[in-house]
Amino acid sequence: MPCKLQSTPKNDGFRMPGEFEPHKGCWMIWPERTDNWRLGAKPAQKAFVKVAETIAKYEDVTMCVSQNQFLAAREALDPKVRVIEMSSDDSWMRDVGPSFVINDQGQVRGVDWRFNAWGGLVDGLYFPWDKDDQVAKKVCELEGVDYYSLEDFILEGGSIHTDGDGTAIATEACLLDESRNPHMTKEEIEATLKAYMGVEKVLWLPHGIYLDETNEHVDNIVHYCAPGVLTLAWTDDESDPQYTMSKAAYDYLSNERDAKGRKLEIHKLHIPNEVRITKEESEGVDSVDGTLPRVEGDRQAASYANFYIANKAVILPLFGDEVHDKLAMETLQNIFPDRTVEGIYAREIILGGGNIHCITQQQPLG
Ligand code: KQY
Repeated sequence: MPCKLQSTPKNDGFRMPGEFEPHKGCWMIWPERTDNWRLGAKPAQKAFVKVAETIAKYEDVTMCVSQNQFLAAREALDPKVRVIEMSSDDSWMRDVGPSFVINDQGQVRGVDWRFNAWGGLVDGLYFPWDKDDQVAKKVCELEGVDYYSLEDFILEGGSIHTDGDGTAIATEACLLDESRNPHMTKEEIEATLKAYMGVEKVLWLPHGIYLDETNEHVDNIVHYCAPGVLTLAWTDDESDPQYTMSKAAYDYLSNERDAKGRKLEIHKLHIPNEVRITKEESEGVDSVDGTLPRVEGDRQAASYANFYIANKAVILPLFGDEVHDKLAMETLQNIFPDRTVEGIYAREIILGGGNIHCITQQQPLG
């Protein structure tokens, strides 16, 4: 039976692997809340089906679905995708699922961080979030893996990245925000990441993507492709507020070394042309007190860095911007010559506030 562990991954010889290391499979959650997804979440569900079925070409996929939507999701998804009943408050498996860690003997364990809907009562995106906060435990129980449970540390999986080789990356904007762990200093937060991700060094970017409602998650601005190799969301437009944010990240990373003393190879991924919510899109979302409203004209935090690395594939969000979509596809194909880059039109996902990386969580191969 899976049990809750009292030690830390680092003490036990476990580390969080890089996303590019072999996977057992991928976990997702079916979208259905009508105050975040337009038109009863039907367009988003179609996009999630496309993501799940594309990933399922390369590794096992499990879709967690509420009791209400179980039959509809089962019907909509290819039989290759496993569908199981699980409660949640929304559909961001990256943030509510466990972060998995492995050891040299190939044992897999989970890390169950606390979740407060990206900011709790300070600037959280909806209320309540108690079902989301139980998802990581449930996934570990289902998979039969032991897990570490942090009772008093708020963290979302999308706010950390690792190279699996001693280095983690996070943004100060998110992890040091008063809405996460205001009772802790930066040093204490860094020590917690080191202990639970099994790393020796944390790289701190000042910012993520402009207007990112997660307080600027790191997974929307950079992505580790291999130890020492990163993509970085970029813009050449100096008048765009994103320019200063990406330039600060570029300058910082160019002057840093990772835990193993490597200089970092940085590949720029130019962001797409602005994605703004249309009147029709805004009108399709239920307005509910306590949930972040979807307002016509609001700019979305669209970025190609929010891709998912599957076994033998990279699943890349596309935005219908011919030039930048093509450039991102080519850049990633060059970085990953041995993987198929699968582009998926992801407007319906970014309208909900995140993208393909945010709705997926890989489980490493034990
Ligand atoms: O980007 C993510 N990791 C999640 C975004 C959540 C948005 C909720 N509306």
